[in-house]
Amino acid sequence: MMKSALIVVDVQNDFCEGGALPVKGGRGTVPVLNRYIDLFKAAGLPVYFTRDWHPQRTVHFKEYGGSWPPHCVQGTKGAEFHPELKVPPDAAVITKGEDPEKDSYSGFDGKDPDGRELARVLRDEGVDHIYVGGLATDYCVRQTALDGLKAGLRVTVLLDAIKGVDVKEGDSGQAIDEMIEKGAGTTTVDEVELV
Ligand code: VGL
Ligand code: ZN
Repeated sequence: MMKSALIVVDVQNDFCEGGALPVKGGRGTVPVLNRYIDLFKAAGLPVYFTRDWHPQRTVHFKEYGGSWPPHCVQGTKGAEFHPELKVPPDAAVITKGEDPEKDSYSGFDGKDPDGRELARVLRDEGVDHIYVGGLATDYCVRQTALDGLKAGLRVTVLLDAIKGVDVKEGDSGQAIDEMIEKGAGTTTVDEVELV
């Protein structure tokens, strides 16, 4: 039996207000994501939490040739999930960004604690439809959604539970357009119907 799953992307302190790479409105996604988490749990459907999890030295950071200030460094407070996000104690956490030679924006670059790649985890669980929310719209949400489509999954973007970095104004809007153009659907928490 095929089923849906929720993927909560990178809702970590460093991407919220006060963090090292704050996304404007990032924290505001938390209560909405909590409603989605409740809905999926109530329906008996799996929820996955990705986390950006970088070593101190990585080509992802400006200092070593990348684009970003240091953020989500392994084991730091900034890398922890936002304290108000309802992460169950037995949550399925997908860790990415550990390779010091790669950016790894996609949740599909991540692995669970047993070392299984996300695509494999979803296949093992019988998931054929992913609902993607979290941070940031123009980076990890975008890449996760696009990789989901490439993997042949149905993908629905949670329009009311994503926020973007917008290095350039309009980046997030463009990312949403691109995800839709490449086959993603969209929904909001008041209209979502889990099928
Ligand atoms: C992200 C920039 C750098 C993200 C991660 O989670 O979208 N963005 N690292
Ligand atoms: Zn990162």
